[in-house]
Amino acid sequence: MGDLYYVPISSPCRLVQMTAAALNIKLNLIEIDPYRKEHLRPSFLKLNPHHTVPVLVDGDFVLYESRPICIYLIEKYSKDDSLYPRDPKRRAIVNQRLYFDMATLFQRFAEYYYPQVLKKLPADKERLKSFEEAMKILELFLDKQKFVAHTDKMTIADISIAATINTCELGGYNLSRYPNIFKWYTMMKTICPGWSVNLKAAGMMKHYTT
Ligand code: GSH
Repeated sequence: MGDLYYVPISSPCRLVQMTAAALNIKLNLIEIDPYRKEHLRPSFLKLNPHHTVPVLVDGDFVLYESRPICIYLIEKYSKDDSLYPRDPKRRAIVNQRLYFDMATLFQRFAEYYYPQVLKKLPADKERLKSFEEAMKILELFLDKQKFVAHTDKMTIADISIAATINTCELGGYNLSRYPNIFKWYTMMKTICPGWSVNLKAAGMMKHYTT
């Protein structure tokens, strides 16, 4: 069903792993060690010139970017359309949430958090403010809604955003000031297949942050 090049603590990788669990498929996991710069080796750059994980290799088909990987897996293996609805309007809202996660929520958290962890720089207040604006939008998406794309079942958008929120939680960000997010995220921990990958990441986080 394909090889997945991954880093266990990476939330885009965990998103793909959870999607595979939701589809009940087994990917062959190939771990990349960023500290040994394995993602910059010529053999990896051949697969992904952007040198990011995750990368899926399915026979002679190679795909990087976590959300397109998930959509590919869903379109190939899903027995129904609950994770990625076929109805154009429902799908459009799921896509909107996925783009929001990739370009805004995850991006802004990464811009705020990674310089502190990786370069030991002080927290930047402006970047925190920008990330918190994104959190307020997510809080609005979840107002009186069970799932982020206003569906009655969990979609790929829930899995994607939950992986990002998990990274925020691992980074020590306090979620309790966002009651809708907190309630939804607490539910996701219990219903999302493959959630244990996040627990494994939590165990490894220390290695990367100290
Ligand atoms: N938008 C990409 C996706 O969702 O796949 C982001 C992937 C990404 O940034 N992965 C990080 C990475 O591989 C790990 S979380 N960084 C190494 C690098 O950029 O060289």
